[in-house]
Amino acid sequence: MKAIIPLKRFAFFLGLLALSCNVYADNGYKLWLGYHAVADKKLAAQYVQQLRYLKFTAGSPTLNAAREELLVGLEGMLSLKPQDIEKPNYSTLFVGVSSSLNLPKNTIAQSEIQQTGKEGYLIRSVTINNKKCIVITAQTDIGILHGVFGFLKLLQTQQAIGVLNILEYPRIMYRVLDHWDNLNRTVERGYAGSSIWNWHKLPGYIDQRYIDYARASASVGINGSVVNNVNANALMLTPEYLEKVKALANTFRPYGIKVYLSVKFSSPIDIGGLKTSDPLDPQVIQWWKDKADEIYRGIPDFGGFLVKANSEGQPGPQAYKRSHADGANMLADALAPHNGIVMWRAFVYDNNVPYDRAKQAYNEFKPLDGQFKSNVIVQVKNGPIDFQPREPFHPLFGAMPNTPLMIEFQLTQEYLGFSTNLVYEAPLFKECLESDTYAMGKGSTVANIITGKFNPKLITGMAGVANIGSDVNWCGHPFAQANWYAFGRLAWNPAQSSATIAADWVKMTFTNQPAFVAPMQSIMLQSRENTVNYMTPLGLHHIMGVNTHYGPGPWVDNAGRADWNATYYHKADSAGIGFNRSSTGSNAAAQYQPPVRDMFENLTTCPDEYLLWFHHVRWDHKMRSGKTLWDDMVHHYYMGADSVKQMQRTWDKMAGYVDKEQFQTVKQLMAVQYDEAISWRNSCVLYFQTFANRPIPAGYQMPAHPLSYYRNRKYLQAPGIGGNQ
Ligand code: BDP
Repeated sequence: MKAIIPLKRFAFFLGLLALSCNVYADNGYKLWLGYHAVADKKLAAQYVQQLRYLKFTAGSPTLNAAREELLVGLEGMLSLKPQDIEKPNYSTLFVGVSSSLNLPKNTIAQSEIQQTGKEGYLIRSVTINNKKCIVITAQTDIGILHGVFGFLKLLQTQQAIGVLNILEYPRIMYRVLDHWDNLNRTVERGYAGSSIWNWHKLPGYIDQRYIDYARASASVGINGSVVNNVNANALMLTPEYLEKVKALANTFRPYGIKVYLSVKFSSPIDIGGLKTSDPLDPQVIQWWKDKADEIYRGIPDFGGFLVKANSEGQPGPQAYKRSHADGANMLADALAPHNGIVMWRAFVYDNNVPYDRAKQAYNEFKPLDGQFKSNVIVQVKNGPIDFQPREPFHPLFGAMPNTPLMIEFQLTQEYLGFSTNLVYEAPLFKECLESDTYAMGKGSTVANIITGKFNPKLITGMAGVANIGSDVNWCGHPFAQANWYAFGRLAWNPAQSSATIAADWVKMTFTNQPAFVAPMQSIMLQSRENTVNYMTPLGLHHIMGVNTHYGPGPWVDNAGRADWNATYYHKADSAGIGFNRSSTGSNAAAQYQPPVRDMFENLTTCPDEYLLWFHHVRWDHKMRSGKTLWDDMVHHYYMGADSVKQMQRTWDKMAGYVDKEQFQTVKQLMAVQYDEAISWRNSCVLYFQTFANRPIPAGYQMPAHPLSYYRNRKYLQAPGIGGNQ
């Protein structure tokens, strides 16, 4: 007995210790807004010296939110207590809209302030009454909020703030998250728990998450949120749900985030009691007009509609022999008096159309160029198929010079390993944005097109399919938060580099210690290529599991529609593999401008990355590497899986730099990712081998199981299907 008591006490002590550790544990909820204390004491002291007293001209809900954020940030990073810092007579940090700041004349020229536009800001070192000061100013309240976040980022990433001259403004107007969230809280292609919107408890209950969602989104410049699935439920437009949407809009408003709704084209029939949803029918036109008026009565700054029409079974104008422009324009007319917009998706393809799916959106939409109302923006996925790990840029970019085109990226990693794979997507986004379409001559990059460089009259936008859910850490994988972050940063300014954004995110989320930042930045930058290698190297695409889209499924040949089969896309046979989209095949390459078309068309100039996207290539084709296609493909699959091992080794050395809980979360997820990478590698290599009829080259470890083992595995309950809406 005697011996047991001290042991018990020891256990009690340990328990207490564990508890106290847990209190401070980082579970990822705070995202990149944790405002960790500046560890470098010298730097912290300098910051305090430079910032000492604050004068914040607040008042409106937005300015109050900005002030609150600044105070929370300064307290977290520098232990400056709000009551100690706000001493207006001694101020060295001035924050407020230019018209109310009352700075001495000519401190900042009016012309400079004008450059900030409606949402941008200036952060400037100035001298006021012989004192060195910092001014954060803008023309609007929301500009101030962005400025505060911009300023906090300087401290979070430990920049010198002695001499500041920062002008920031967005290059894109509509920077929108698309939530594929259903009313029953399932999330189509969501891998981070259920929907964050609790429709049942709305409008009465405002979850703190809604506010933190708005804060985080605003911090990276996002200004819109489509709160429901593109496969829309018409109920969303009923008065009951509009009340709930209004509550969300009220919550987001201080953060400059407008609410949008996905609408079902057949709503006039589904909930309006009409017999048709023909966009030229006067009753239908009136129904939408009345509906828009009703929405704006409750939500005066409502953003507008997102529409998926005549796509994957969704209703649309074509049922009435009307065009996409007819459908979009009818909705646009209803929204125009209220300054709302229509985001009309170009993700259309039809199993009954006898030609290559990759060509269909272009063929459908290009002839409609110039026919859309000015408040319609056509939303085009980054590539012509469907958010694959790698696709060439969509040929519609540059092909519709008189139509606003909004690029759509997918943050939720439907085809990139869900939330178990660490894949930093900024390099994918940038690859597309920097692609030169040559549409208006050299330099007609996708980024230049979508920012309206060649036609400044057009409205501009970027959408990201959100990867946000009810998981404590929001995105399922701690590193998946970086995709939300990077999307916002790139929508604000597509010229920013993936590397800078990654480094900023790592510092803000975890720590500024260089021994952590550098290896994490390089892991992130490499991660997307790793995943391409173990899933779809050399231009392969759409070879994932059927329906769930989980795991490998290169053998899928019995899906509901031909163009959902993997075999439709890889076309492996005993001669070779790949989809011939050159002039001897589907000729999809011809949808690109001649310099791009010629590069893809020619086997010798087609980049390895897109080889099997555009060509059916013989197994013994000599690749740039000197290897045969078969050997090179095997090499990519093995290299991809090995790179996950490398990533695990690097992460294992990071235990000392991050919170224990975060460390363990990432460590476990990386182990899952490794298993999944091996599964992809083995499945694909063994399956394609049945066509190539060649051995796995010497030196590579043989797959642990026969092909039948991989083929027979079923993942019927994989997340993200959505289900009953
Ligand atoms: C596909 C998804 C499907 C979406 C569709 C879309 O598998 O769930 O509804 O995209 O973008 O990738 O509409």
